[in-house]
Amino acid sequence: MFLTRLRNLFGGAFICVLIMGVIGCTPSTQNPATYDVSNASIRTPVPGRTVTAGYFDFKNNSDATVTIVGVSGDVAASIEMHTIKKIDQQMRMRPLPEISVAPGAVVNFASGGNHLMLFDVQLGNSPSVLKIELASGVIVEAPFEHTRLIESD
Ligand SMILES: [Cu+2]
Repeated sequence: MFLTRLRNLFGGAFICVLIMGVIGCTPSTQNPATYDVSNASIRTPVPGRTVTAGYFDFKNNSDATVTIVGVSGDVAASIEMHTIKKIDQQMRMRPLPEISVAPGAVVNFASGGNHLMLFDVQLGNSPSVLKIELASGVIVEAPFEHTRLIESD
């Protein structure tokens, strides 16, 4: 048998080191990312338009609250964070200067709620990389898929 042959060749210590090595590696290679961006997408602008929306979910895996203060990327001349508020019985978009994410929490930028507005959009090859800027100065880069309009909002 293979293991028996290994033990015969190198002695029991070899097997022990081999197993310790595997266990020792596991924590550092399998840690989740400190910040996890998922469902990241940019809606393909309708023909003739260069303004569109972007969406993502941001999970804070760190043990401290973080604050998202902006989003940028080469794909658009400017990108703003917006939220939707009910004002005078009407749902209206308003700038969202920043949003805090508690440890372990997820914030959603999704159709009908918080969202990105991208101005002067030039979509190249999919996906586009956007930079999510945190108040700490950390920049979280994430690929954003380009998606077509599937529902109105
Ligand atoms: Cu908006």
